[in-house]
Amino acid sequence: MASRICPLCEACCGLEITVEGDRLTRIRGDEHDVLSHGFICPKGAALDELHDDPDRLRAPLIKRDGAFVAVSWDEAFAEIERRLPPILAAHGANSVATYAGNPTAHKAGLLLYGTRLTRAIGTANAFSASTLDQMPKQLASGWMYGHWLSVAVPDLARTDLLVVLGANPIASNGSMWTVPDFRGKAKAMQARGGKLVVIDPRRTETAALADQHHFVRPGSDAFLLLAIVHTLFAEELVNLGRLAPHVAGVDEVRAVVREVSPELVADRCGMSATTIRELARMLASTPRAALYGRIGTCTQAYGTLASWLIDVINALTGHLDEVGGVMFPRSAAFAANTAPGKGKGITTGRRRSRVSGAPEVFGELPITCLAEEIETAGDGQVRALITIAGNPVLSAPNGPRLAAALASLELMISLDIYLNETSRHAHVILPGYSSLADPHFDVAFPQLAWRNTARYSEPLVAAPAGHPAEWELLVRLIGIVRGRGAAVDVAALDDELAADDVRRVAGPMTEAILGAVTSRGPDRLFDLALRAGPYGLTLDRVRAAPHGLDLGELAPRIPELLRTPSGKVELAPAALIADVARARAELASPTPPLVIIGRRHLRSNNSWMHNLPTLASGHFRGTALVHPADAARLSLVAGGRARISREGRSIDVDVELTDDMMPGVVSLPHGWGHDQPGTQLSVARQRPGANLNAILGDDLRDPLSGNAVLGGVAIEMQPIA
Ligand SMILES: Nc1nc2c(c(=O)[nH]1)N[C@H]1C(S)=C(S)[C@@H](COP(=O)(O)OP(=O)(O)OC[C@H]3O[C@@H](n4cnc5c(=O)[nH]c(N)nc54)[C@H](O)[C@@H]3O)O[C@H]1N2
Ligand SMILES: Nc1nc2c(c(=O)[nH]1)N[C@H]1C(S)=C(S)[C@@H](COP(=O)(O)OP(=O)(O)OC[C@H]3O[C@@H](n4cnc5c(=O)[nH]c(N)nc54)[C@H](O)[C@@H]3O)O[C@H]1N2
Ligand code: SF4
Ligand SMILES: [Mo]
Repeated sequence: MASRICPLCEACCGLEITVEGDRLTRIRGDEHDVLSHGFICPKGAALDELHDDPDRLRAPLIKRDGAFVAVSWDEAFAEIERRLPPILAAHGANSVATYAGNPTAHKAGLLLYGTRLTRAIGTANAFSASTLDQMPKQLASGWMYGHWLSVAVPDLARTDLLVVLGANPIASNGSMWTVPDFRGKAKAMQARGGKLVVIDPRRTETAALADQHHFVRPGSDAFLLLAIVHTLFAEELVNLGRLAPHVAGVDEVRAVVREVSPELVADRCGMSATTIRELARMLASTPRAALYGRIGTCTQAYGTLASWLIDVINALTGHLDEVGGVMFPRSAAFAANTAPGKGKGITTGRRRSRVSGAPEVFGELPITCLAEEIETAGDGQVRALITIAGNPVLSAPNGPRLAAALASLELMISLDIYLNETSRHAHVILPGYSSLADPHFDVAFPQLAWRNTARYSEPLVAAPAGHPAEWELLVRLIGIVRGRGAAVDVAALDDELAADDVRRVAGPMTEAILGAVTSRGPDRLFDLALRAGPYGLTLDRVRAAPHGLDLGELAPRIPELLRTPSGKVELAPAALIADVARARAELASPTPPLVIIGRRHLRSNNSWMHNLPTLASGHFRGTALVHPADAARLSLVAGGRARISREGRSIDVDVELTDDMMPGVVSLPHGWGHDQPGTQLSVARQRPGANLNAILGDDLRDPLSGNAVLGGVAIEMQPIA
C-alpha cells in the first residue's frame, strides 16, 4: 500500500493504493494526505480500470498502408528519424508544430520534457489546451501581477462569502484552484454562517448547494462585472485596505466603468439591476469574501476582460491578498513568483500566427489557428505535428476541419495511451505506460492550491520490461531533432539538458549545484527546483514524508509576489481598459434566441475517460439539457432526438428537459463523439454521444488571449425522428 497523487484532475488528491502483483486491488482517499485529507471521487476510484484497460496501448504503433501495426521501440524511432529531420531540414523549425493536451499538466515527465522538445525544435507553432481553457486568466494575472502563474485563489477555509462565477467545482473538483473536497469545505463555511453564491446559466450541482443562485446570460460576465465595479464606485464602497499603497490604476478603472450602470447591462446579463447592486454591496460589506471565476468566464469573447474584472472587484472590496479573501499560494518548487527577481512583467505578441496574425501569448499560438496553419500553403506551413496527451479533434472547436487537416500532414506523431479520434491520424503513436509506474511531483498545481504543501509520489507499479518512460521518449525525440539520431544516449542527453537549464540561472555555480543532486530524469528536476524554492527543501526531505509536507495556510504575499515593472498591482492594464470599448460596442447587438454552453460531469474527464466501464455505466450523460419553455417553442420532447445546427454543421443529440437551464440556453458536454472509424475505444464506442465541438467555430476567439469561444454562440435546434 502506498500513497499516490491522483493524475486525473486539478484536485490532485492523495490516494492510498494497494498493489498485488500488477493489479490495483484497493483505491481509497489517503486520510493522512496533507492536501486532500482522504477525499476521492469516482474517477480516482476507477484508476484500476485505466490501468487494466485492454484498449490502452502497450506498444508503439506505425501506420503502414493505412493500418496500424505494433512495432518495437527501435522501429518506431527509426521511422521518426527517417521522416522528421528531412522536414525540418527542408522547411525549417516552424514546419513542425507541437500540441500539449491537458494530462500533460498532470504528468511531470510530459510537462517538463514536452516544453524542452518544443524549445529544441525551435518552432513558433506551439499549441496547447491552454487556449481552450485558462489563458485569459493567466494573461489577466500576468498583466496585473507580473507573472503568468501568479493567480489568486479563494481562501475557502476562512472566508464567509464565496461567489462562484462560471465554475461548477462540485462536478469539476475545482480548476485554477486545487481544492480537493470543495463540497466539504463549502459546507464547513456555511456551517460557520458563511454564504455560497453561484452565478451560472445552469442551476448546477454547485448551485444546488448554494445559498443563492442567479442565472446569467452566457458570455455576459464582463458586463455584469463592469456594472458591479460601477456600483462599487457609485456607492462609494471602494476600500483597498492594506493594499492601497501597492495598487496603481484605480482612477482609470473608475473612469472606464462610469457609464456602465447596472441598468445598462441588465438585459444583456438576464439579471436585474437590483440583483447586480446587491451582489456589489454583499461583496463590499462582507469582511471576508472571495469572488472566483473559472472556465465559463474564460471560454468566451471577453474572457480576459472578465478574468481581470474578477480580480479588480476582489481588490476594490479589500479582499485581494487577504485572509478569507483571495490569496497567492507559495509553492515549494517551480514557481517563478517565489524566485528573487526584478519586475519584468509579461510580454505578448512577440510573434504572430502566419495566417490569422494572432499574437503569441505565453509562448503559444491559439489552438484555433492550427487547422489553417496546416491547410495554408507557403513559407512556414505546418507539415508535421507532435501531439502530447491531447485529443484536439474532440476538444477543439471545428473538430471536423481539424481532423481533415491532420489527415493531410506529412508526418504526425502522437504521444498517447489510446488510439482515439486524434491519434488515429498519426503515423507513429508512442504510448506511455501506466502513470502509476512514474515518480510524480506536481509542478504547476501547488501554485494554485488552497493550502501550501509539498508531496512526492514514488512509482507504485513496475514499468513493463523494455518500455521507456514518457520523459525518455521525449529525450529521444529531442535527440532526433538535434541531429543526434534515434540511438542517442538518453542519459547523457538528459545530463546535458539539465546542465543547460541550471546554467541559464546559475552561471558559474552550475557544476556545484548539479554535483549536489544525485538523481536523474524528472527526479533531478524536482530536486533542483525544491532546492531553489522558498522553503529550501530537498527531494529527500519531501520523500521522507509519505503523506506530504504541510507548509501551512496561505498568507498575504503583496508586495513580495509582484513582478510588474512598476512593482505595483496594475489594476488598469492599458490593453484591458481599451478592450472595454470592444465589449461596450457589442452591448447594442441583439441577444440570440437560443445559445449553447458546455457542461462537465463528475464521472467524465474531457474526452478521454469514456472507455472505463464503471464511469461509462448508468444514465447516459452526454445529453442536451433544454428548458421546457424552449422545448415547447421548438417542439422538442423529453427523451427525444434533436438536431443542433450552427453555420452549416450539425450534430444529433438526446434531449433532456429541465428548468435548471436558463431559458434560451442549451447545455451539452464536450468530449463526446466516439463514433469515428479507426479508433480502439470499445467501451466508449457503445454510447458515442455527439461532439459539441463539431458545431463550434474556430473563427471565434478572445483577441487578447487567443482563447477559443466555447459557449454562448447561437444555435438552431429542431426535433428529428
Ligand atoms: N466545447 C468545449 N470544449 C472544450 C472544453 C469545454 O468546456 N467546452 N474544455 C476545454 C478544456 S478546459 C480542456 S483542458 C481541453 C482538453 O483538451 P485535450 O487535452 O486536447 O483533451 P483531453 O480530452 O483532455 O485528451 C487527453 C488526451 O491525453 C491522453 N492521455 C491520457 N493520459 C495520458 C498519459 O498518461 N500519457 C499520454 N501520453 N497521454 C495520455 C488521452 O488518451 C487523450 O487523448 O478541452 C477543451 N475543450
Ligand atoms: N469531472 C470532471 N472534472 C473535470 C473535468 C471534466 O471534464 N470532468 N475537466 C477538468 C478541466 S480540463 C477543467 S479546465 C476544469 C473546469 O472546471 P470548471 O470551471 O468548474 O468547469 P465546469 O464544470 O465546466 O463549469 C463551468 C460552468 O460555467 C457555466 N457557464 C457556461 N458559460 C458561461 C458563461 O458565459 N458565464 C458564466 N458565468 N457561466 C457559464 C456552465 O454552466 C458550468 O456550470 O474541470 C476539470 N475537472
Ligand atoms: S477529485 Fe477525483 S479525479 Fe480529481 S484528483 Fe481527486 S480522486 Fe482524482
Ligand atoms: Mo481544462
